[in-house]
Amino acid sequence: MSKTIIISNRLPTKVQRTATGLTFQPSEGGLATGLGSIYQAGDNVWVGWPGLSVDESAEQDQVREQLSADSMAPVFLSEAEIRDFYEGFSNSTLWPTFHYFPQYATYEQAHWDAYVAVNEKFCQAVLELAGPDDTIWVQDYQLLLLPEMLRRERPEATIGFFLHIPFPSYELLRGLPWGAELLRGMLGADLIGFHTFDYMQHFLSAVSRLLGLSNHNGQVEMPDRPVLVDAFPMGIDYQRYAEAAISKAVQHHEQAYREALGDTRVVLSIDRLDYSKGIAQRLHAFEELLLQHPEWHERVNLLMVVVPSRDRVAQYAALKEEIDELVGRINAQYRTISWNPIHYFYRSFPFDELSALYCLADVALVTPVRDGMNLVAKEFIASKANQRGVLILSERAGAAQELAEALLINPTDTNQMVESLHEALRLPAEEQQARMTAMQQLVRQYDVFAWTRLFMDRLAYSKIKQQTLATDVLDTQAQNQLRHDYAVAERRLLLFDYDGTLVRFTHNPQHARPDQELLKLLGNLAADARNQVVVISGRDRTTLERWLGHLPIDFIAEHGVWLRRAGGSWHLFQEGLRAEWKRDIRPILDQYVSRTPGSSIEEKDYSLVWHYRRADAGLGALRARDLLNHLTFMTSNTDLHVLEGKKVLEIKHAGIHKGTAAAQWLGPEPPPFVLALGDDRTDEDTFAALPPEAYTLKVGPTPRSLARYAVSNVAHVRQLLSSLLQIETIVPPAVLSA
Ligand code: GDG
Repeated sequence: MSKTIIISNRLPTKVQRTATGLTFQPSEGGLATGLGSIYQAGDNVWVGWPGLSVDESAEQDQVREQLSADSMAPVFLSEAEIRDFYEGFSNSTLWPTFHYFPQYATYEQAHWDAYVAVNEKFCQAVLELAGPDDTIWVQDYQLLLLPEMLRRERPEATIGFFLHIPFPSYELLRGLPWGAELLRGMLGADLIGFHTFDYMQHFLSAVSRLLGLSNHNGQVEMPDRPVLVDAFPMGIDYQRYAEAAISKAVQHHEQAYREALGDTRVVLSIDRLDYSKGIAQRLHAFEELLLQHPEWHERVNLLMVVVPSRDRVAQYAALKEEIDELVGRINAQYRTISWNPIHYFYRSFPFDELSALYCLADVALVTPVRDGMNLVAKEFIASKANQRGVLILSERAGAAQELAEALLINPTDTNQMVESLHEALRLPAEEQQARMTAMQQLVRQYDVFAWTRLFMDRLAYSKIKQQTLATDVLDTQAQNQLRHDYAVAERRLLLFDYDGTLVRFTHNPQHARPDQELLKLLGNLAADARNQVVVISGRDRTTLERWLGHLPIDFIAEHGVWLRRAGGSWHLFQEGLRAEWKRDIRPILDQYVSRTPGSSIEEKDYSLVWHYRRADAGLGALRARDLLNHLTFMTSNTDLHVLEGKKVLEIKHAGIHKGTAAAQWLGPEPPPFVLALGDDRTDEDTFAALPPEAYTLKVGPTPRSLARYAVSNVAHVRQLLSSLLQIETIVPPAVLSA
């Protein structure tokens, strides 16, 4: 039975040291709730740091034992690791960078080293628990390297990764000395999830620009497997907040607060202490409201909860001081004997009291300058049993992508915030209800359980997709069988693609001339009377002729347009092919060349090719997509076809391809041994045209092909071909005819 392992920096239980010993308290966070149904089932387990430093081994055993009863496994971090990995690289490098505060980011080699070491430590902890085909779900920015570390040790595992904070624009990542390593770390997963489509796009663009890996509909092709990238907006436990709102205990608290405040409108602000949350900007806006709209004096209160967080990191301590100072100043300026404008709490509230605050509030003021999602906004919505209440929400919170009925604001535009507050406090009840009802529907439907289900289903799907498309590697056993079948066959057809199969790709296609080793290999294979060797390429016939024409081999050029039998002359696959269309298409390609430095056009007799191997990877991929759409539109009612190859787009006649040409070599009675080698999308047509018993071999890293087997690279191809030649010399004739 395979199991599921969840990994996050913090465990969903808070372990604390008290005078009487250690205490264990389940945490109420959204993630813990959402994943509760997973990690508590069967043999599943949650791996993470228990939240305090435990050095003594007896105490570690106690923690381990106690947590294991609740399906958790601790990773213990030393004080130095907490300082360098957690407060250092995680919260002083990654957090500010990913929230667009690069000016707060520190770049310390020691912090990076600790980050690598702690990710390794998590990796070891997971490996102790994980079987070869378990499902592993890694959470958040503290563990960006873990997917790849796990992949190295468990190549077959199903690995998911979810980022809870924003993924920033490529420019921010480029500012980090370790950007490429972090991306590679994440790409160890099979599925990478973000809260929004924007974050996903930023990630794909960084992967393309920093690693040169393109994507197709959000799928990144890694050498050993495709990686799916998708958006999964996280939800909350809606029912919990909705039920609390109508519970006696919560109503009791709400009533008590109401009596204490008197008849004022309540604006609520709840966050962890963090510069990304825009707390100071919010206070400025509230101050401006009181200045510009004195009619609200004594009629409005701001209830501001700031939950202590990371106060050992310098910026957090400074922010705390700034907030204290602002609140003090505003209250001192505006308070009266019976009215205190801001009620400020620097602590955490128990759930029932938090819920009562949500119920009480007329307006929730959620104005982060950056926020991955922001669950407070959703919790406020779920708590509104009578659908009364207005949400003011920053357009830079992930939640803004879903909650279109909120009053959306730019958190740095104080005037807009003031006007939104003024508007929210006067919004007619019917409009409040209409907006709230629409948002409640959405938050109820996409709750945290739906989020978990969607992610897990998609993760399972990504694996199934990989497996159904996977081609077996040509292992020793298969290679021996191939050699045996070759040895006993009296007639053999050998179809070889050229670039990327017989020779490695070169930056300039004209530099891919055959070397002596290859010429000898082909010559020797063709010298065997039982062999018919065909080079089947997309190249023009002149180049093939010049490079290989002296060998006794056949040619298929221009993806099947031109054919030539050994020693014969070239003829067209089909008489009457037209080439006038090139006059219309060529100017379009010229335009793309001028807009895409490094790209070029290759003109063949009956096709045109746009090459972008030498262009910037990101720009090339972008332009290729554009050009593909453009050309597909232009050729929709013609017999032309646009073909996507490796960093090329080719426009050619539909219905003529390597497969149709290869079929001519099969004849009415196909030879008993057929071997086809190719690395490219265009070779798939050859593979598809051949009988199922043919040896079709896909060359290169992508293990998804119609081919029966995969071989790793050109060197492996050459080694295979020379091993076939050795059969002639080492296998005695008696065995050959057996
Ligand atoms: C990260 C991302 C993303 C707050 N005060 C009290 C209290 N809370 C709870 C809230 C809410 C949670 O804390 C805060 O969640 P947020 O989503 O608002 O923000 P982060 O902590 O920064 O979380 C964020 C999230 O991960 C999930 O992916 O949305 O963008 O930054 O659940 O209710 N809970 C209690 N008392 C309090 O006083 N009990």
